[in-house]
Amino acid sequence: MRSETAQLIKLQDYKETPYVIENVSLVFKLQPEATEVISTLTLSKREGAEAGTALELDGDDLTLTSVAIDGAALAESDYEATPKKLVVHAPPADRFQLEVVTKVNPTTNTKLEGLYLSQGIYCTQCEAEGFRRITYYYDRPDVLSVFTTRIEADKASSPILLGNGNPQASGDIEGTDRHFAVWHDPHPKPAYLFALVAGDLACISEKYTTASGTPVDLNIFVEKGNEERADWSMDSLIRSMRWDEKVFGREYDLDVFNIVAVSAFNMGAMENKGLNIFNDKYILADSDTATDSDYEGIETVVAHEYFHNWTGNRITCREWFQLCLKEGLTVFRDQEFSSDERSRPVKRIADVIRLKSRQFPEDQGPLSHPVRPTEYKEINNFYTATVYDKGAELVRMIKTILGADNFRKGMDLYFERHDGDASTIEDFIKCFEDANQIDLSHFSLWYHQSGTPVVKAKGSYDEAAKTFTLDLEQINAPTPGQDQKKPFFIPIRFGLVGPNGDDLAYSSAEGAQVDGDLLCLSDNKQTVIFHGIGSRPVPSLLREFSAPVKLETGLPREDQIFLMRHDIDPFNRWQAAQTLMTELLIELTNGSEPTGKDAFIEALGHMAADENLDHAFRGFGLMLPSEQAIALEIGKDVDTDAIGNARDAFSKEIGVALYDTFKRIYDALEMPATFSPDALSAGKRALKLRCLTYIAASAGEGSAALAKAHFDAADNMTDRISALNCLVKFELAGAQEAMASFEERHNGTALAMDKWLGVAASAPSKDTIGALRTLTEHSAFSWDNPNRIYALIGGFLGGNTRGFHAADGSGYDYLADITLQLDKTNPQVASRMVKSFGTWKNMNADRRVKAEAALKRILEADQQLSTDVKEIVELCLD
Ligand code: B3K
Ligand code: ZN
Repeated sequence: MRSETAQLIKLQDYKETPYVIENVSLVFKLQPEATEVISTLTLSKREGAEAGTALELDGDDLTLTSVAIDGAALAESDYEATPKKLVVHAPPADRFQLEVVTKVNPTTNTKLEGLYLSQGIYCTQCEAEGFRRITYYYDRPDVLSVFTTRIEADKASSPILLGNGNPQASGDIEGTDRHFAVWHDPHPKPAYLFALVAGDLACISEKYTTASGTPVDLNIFVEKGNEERADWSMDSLIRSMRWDEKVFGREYDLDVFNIVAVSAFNMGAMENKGLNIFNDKYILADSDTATDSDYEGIETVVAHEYFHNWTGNRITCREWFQLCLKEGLTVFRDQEFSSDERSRPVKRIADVIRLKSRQFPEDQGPLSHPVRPTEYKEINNFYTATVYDKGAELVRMIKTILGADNFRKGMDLYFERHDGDASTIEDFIKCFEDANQIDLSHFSLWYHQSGTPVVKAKGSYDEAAKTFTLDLEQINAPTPGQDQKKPFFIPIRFGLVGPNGDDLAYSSAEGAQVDGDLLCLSDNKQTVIFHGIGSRPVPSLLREFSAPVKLETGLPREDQIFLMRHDIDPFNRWQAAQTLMTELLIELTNGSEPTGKDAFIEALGHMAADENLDHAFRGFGLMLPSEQAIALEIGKDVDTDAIGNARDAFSKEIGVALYDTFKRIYDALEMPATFSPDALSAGKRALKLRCLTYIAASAGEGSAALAKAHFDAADNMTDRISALNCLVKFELAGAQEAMASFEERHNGTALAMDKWLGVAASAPSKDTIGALRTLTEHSAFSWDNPNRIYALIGGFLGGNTRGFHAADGSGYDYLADITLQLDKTNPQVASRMVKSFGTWKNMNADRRVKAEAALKRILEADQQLSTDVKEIVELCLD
C-alpha cells in the first residue's frame, strides 16, 4: 500500500476564513501547454480576526511563477508555496492586494478538473475543488467574491471567448495574432462557479424577455456542424426560464445566458454563473441519434442547471456538507418542472424507479450516508444519489406535510432571507418553520440519519364496530456509523379503497396525526383506528410514494391485484404491479412455483390494454423489476444467475401468455409520420416497444422477424436501439446483422455509438470479459472520454448483472483492473466505476470472497491511489 492517508474533513471543524476576498481580477493567457494565470485578489481581514494572521490559500498541482502584495514582490521568507498551498506568513495590512501568477497545462489535465482541453476547446470544471487547480484561492463555497475575467487566446483557434457574467470588452491584441475578451460578473460567487471557455464553436441564439421585461440573450455553443442538434436544448431552456418565473417567482439576472457543450466532461453538466458547461450528451439531440429518454434527460438537465441560478448560485452552500441544500432542492425543482411539462404520475414513477435503483442500494450497503453527511475524505465522492435524489425526496416531503401554498411561503422566505448567502440546511428548514409557525425538528432527522426505513403495515376490519385498524411499525436498521436509530417522521398519503374502487370516507381517526388523506407516522409503532368505515377496505398506502421508505403491507395477492386494477392513485396501481412482480420473481428465483401467478398475468394484460390509461403509464406497468432490484430485495446471499434465469423465464412466460394482447397493442399503435419527442409520442413508443420486448422474450414463431423488421423500419433512435437490444438480449436471429448495420450507420457519431457499446456490454456471452476487452479496442471507444467509459464499462456494470457478478469472480477482477488503470488518469471516473462494488456484501459466500479479494487487490496495488478511489474501497471493506 503506497497511498498517503487522506485527511478526514469534519463538519464540526467548520471555521470562517480570517480574510474576505472583496474582488478578483483574473487574466488568462491561454496556451495549450502553458497557460499563464494572473490573479489579483483584493483581500481584507475579517472582523474579529487577528491582525497579521497568516493567509493560507488552497492549491492543487500548481506551479507558482510569482507572488506580490500591493505591487511589491514577496521575499522568499514571507511565504511558502507548494503545489497544494500558498501561505503568506504575515500579511502587512488589514486590506491589501495579492497578485499571484501561476502556470498550468490544460493539455495534460486528464482529470478534467480545473482548466483543460476538450477536442481543442479550453474549458473549466471547478466544482467542487477545481479552482485550486487554476490558481491559489480560498477554494470553498462560503467565500463569495465579484469576478472579472480577461481571456487572451489565439484568434484563429479560439475565436469564441466566454466567461461568467456579462461581456465588458473585447478586441485584438496589437502586434499579435491573439485577441481578448473581458467578462464581469456583478453577482458575488464562490470559486466553484467560475468558468471560462475558449474555442472555435458554433452557436444558436434566441432572445428572451423576463417577466419583468428585461431582455436576455440566450446562446448555446456547440462544435461546428452540430447547431441543429441543439434546438431541443434551447426550447427546454426557454421553457425552464418561464416555468421558474411562474412557479417559484424567480427571474434570470444577467444580460446573457450562455451554454457550452463539450465532449469530455466527467458528469452531466455544471451550473457556472451565466456560463453553464455541459456534457454534449445533455445538449445534442436529433431523432436519428437520440432516444426519447435522451430528450427527456436533456430537458431535465438543462432545467436543473438553469434552476441552480437561484438554488445554488444566488443562495449557495456554506460548506460541502450542505451539498443537498442546492442539489436536493434543485432536483426537486427539475422534477416538478418535468411533471408540469409532461405527465405527473408517469414522471413520479420514473423518479421513484430511479430512486429505488440508485439510492436504495446505496443506503442498504457500506456506502450509506446521511443526506447531509458530517464527514468525508473526498467531496467528489459525495455527489451521490442520496444527496441528490433522496435530498429531493426530503424537499418533496416538506411540501407534502405543509401543502403547496405553505410550501411556497417557505420557499419565498428562503429566497428573500438568504439571497446572496452561503447557507445551511438549518437555514432552509427554519424558513418553512418561520413562514408557517410550525416545528419541523422531528422531520429534520431525515437529513441526519441515514438508511431506508422499513415501514410495516397491517390492517384489520371490524365489521360490527365499522372500524378499520392499521398497525404501523417503522424499522430502522443500523447503518455505517449509526448503530442507534430514532424513529423518523414519515408522511404517508393513503386511501381506504372500498369494494367498488372508490376511496371510503372515515368519520374520525385516532392514534396518529391524520388529516384527510395524509397520515404521519412519528413513532416506532403506532396503531391508527379509522371509524365509520362501512365495508372492508383495501388500504392503499404511501400514495405518490410520499416518503422514501420500503413499505411492507403483507397484503394478500388478490388485494394487490385489486389495487393494481382500481386504485385511484396511479402511482400505487403501478406499485401494486411491481410489488407482485417482485414477490413472484423472488419465489421463482428460489425455485418455488408461486400462487396467484396466472391471476397476476391476467391483470397485467388488462393494465396493458386499458385505453383509459396513459400509454407511458402502461409501458411502465409492464416493466419487470431489474435484476439488481430483485437482488436488493432479496438482500443477502444473492445468486445473480438464479435471479437472471428466473427473470428471463418469467418474461418469457408473460410473453407467451399475453402474446395476443401484446401483438394487438403493437399493431394498433400507429406512430405519426414525423418524429416528435413530445410526451404523448414518447409514451406510445414506450408501450409499443415494451410489447415488442415481451414478444421477443416469448421466442415464438415470428418474434425474431418482428424485432428485426422493427429495427430495419426504425426512423428514429428510440425504435432502432430498443429493437437492437431485443435482438441481442434474447439472442434472436438477425442480432449480429443488426449490430453491424447499426455500426455502419452511426460510426463516427460518438453519442450514437455509445448506445451500441452499451448494448454490446450487456449482451449475454460465454466470455463477457473477453468481449469487453475486444470492445475497448473498437474505434468507437476511448479511455480518454468519460462518456465512452460510462457507455461501455458502465453498461457492463449496470446492465450485465450476471456478467459483473459472475460466480468465477471475473467481473470483479475486471473492475479492479479498470479501476487501477483509470485512477492514473481520471480518479473521478475511476471512483464512479468502483462504486459498483457497493452491493458486494449482499452476494452469496463464493461471490463475496471473490469481491473482497478484488477490493483488497485495489488497495494493495503498487501504485499511488487517489483519495477518490481509496475512500470508496475502504468504505466497501469496512
Ligand atoms: N453541480 C454539478 C455537479 C458537480 C460535480 C462535481 N464532482 C452539476 C449539478 O448537479 O448540477
Ligand atoms: Zn445540480
